[in-house]
Amino acid sequence: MNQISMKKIFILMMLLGLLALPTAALAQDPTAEPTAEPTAEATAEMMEEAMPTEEAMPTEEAMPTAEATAESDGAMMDEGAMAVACDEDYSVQADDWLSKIADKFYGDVLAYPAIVDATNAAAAAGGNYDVIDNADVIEPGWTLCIPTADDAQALLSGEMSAGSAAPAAGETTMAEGEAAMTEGAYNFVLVPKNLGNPYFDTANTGAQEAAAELGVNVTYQGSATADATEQIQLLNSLIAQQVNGLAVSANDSDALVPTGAEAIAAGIPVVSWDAEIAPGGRTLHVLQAVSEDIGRGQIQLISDLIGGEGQIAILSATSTAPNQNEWIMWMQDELTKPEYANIELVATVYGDDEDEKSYNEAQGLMKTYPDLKGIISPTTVGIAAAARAVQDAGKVGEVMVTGLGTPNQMREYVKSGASPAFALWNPGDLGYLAIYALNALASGDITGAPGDTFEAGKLGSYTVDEDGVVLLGPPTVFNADNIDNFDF
Ligand code: RAM
Repeated sequence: MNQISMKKIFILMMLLGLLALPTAALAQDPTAEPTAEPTAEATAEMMEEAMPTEEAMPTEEAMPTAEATAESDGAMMDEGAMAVACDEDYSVQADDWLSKIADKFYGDVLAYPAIVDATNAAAAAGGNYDVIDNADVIEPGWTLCIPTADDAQALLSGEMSAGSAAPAAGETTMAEGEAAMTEGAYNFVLVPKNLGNPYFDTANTGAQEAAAELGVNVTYQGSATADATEQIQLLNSLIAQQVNGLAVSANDSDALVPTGAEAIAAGIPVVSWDAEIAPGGRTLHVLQAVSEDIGRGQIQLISDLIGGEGQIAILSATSTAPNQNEWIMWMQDELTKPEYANIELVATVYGDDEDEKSYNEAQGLMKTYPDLKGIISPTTVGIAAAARAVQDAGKVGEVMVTGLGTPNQMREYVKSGASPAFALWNPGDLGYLAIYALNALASGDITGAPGDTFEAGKLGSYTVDEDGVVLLGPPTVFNADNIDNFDF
């Protein structure tokens, strides 16, 4: 999308009164990488899926607070009366992305193009600023120009120009890998649990591949943290924008039901994928692999790694994550089998799909349970953090880590022995399938009823099962023998 069309959207949104949006961050896609097709054998067995049925629990909606906090006297641009001034300079921190910074200064995640425009114009005017060629790629240490809230609004509405010398202001505000927006085509949104997780970035790569094949637009938008309330705020704003379809990895199965139901009532199909929205709040669910197989497979993996005996702990994502909770339930069930009588599950802790928190939780487990033999982390964020914590503690070989991880994040830990084996499906295929399913619904090819079938490009034909679920397929177990065959 170019600057003009992006601005058109913002002007339209202002007219619709939609700019006072909640504090959910608009997605960036910093690590879009091509996904590789699995070539090694999948070792998990397919089994019957049991779907959870819990009660809907509406979540309170937080209101946005738009406030400009910038007060320092940053550099002025020498660009004439119409050019914007930098009210404050901002140094990019690790884990920053532009919509997060826009939220910090303006209380509006969608205001980031104003920062892009102002920074590029300031750089072009000779100021000591970094040029933002791609709004998805900013580096720690870069200096950005932060206009006042009023100037940012004026930039977004087109009332003010950032300065004629701006070299590439806002020209590439879309996520890397997203296809150019096609006018008149469906506008779908892929919503991850949170941003900054390579697993979801890879899913987006697959979603963009599907979008290009189908001639639809898919934008990738999510909140900064894996939080149901933030996700609901984002979904409400997307419903108000009348997007043509939502593909959501849910932070809470039940809390998202009313919002999903509202979307469906407004004629917007809702596909949950990866982490389920409970029936009633979704049109259908795209399941990565049979949950029972995933859960039981995790216990089989840890048992093999620790020789069938000793203390183990689970390091999960958030306590409300529908997918992890389902898998943990099956892990606990598997542990009741006689062959695991000598394995003791001593704790389940939550790292919230945040690297640092997960690392700290893993450290805490090793401290609290000095005899701990294994950690199962059924989250790509948690497993990498746990393996690093084990390595840093000098406990490779003593504490074994397994779970669900991406090959690229886990390669070094497979090779070091901290995590000799773990599992996952291809997240790129999952995103690809979610968009094909959404397109089949939006175009009226299917309604999501059991027995409905649709084609999903390179993945072939899929059928909606009796629970309103479309199943991607079995996961792959990665180890030293096959890990180098994968690149995602
Ligand atoms: C994390 C997320 C995601 C889950 C994977 C395995 O990336 O929690 O929902 O499916 O791990």
